[in-house]
Amino acid sequence: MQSKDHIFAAPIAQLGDFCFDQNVAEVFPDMIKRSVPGYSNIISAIGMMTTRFAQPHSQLYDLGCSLGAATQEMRRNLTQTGCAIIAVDNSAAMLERATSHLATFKSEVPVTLTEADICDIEIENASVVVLNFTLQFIAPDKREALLQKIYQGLNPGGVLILSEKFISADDTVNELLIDLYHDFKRANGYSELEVSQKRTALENVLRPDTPEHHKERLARVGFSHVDMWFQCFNFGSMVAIKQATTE
Ligand code: GEK
Repeated sequence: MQSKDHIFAAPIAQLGDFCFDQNVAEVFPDMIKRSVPGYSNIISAIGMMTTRFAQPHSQLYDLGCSLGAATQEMRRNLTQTGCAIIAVDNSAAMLERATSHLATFKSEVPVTLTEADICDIEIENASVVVLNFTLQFIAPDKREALLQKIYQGLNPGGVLILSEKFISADDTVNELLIDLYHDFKRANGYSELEVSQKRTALENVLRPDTPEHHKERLARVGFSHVDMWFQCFNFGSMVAIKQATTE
């Protein structure tokens, strides 16, 4: 049975910054499904892209893995031999639950769960790298170095799947997308208070970029093929492919 997210349901006198603690880890599957439009579609597509892009004897990375939903989908869809998945998160509470969650599935694919800051890990011999709603939580001045490291650790022909909350460069569209997103949250059972308290708690923690900014930065670090493959309101997902040696 999944616990329901009531974290912001009652008024909180001193609303601190949002963090991925025990309380959040406990309700996370419910929270992410009700808060991120298209989340399940994106997870499924990560599996489909794994089938296409995984290279034999390479590594697949799930950076900011939370409870390991993308890891599990990659594992299920891997058809290449000799691959290993490295799932990383800096929240001990998330990793503890990810470990028990992943243990409930049978699989031959080795998965290493690592508690670390994704800015500090090494990335090597990678064919698939997933940043599924994680880059938005990294300090803006560290994002380019992280993407550069990912690009360098990817093998030619490898892919980065980058899902994010976005802001629109057009103020009117930006307001519209945010309003539609809040309608989506209300339709999923969140109250006005929950919507507004969560928004305040995330203000200093989740700093979105425009799709244009993402695309320019991905091109700057070296990716030759970059585009959005999914968008719903102000949430979406991009692919960035490292040029194959034969191109
Ligand atoms: C999913 N990808 O279900 N280093 C490592 N982990 C980090 C860092 C960091 N510097 N900063 C934040 N995190 C998942 C969902 S959630 C998105 C990702 C959300 C971790 C943080 O602990 C949390 O588990 C995750 O990134 C973001 O497909 O809650 O909106």
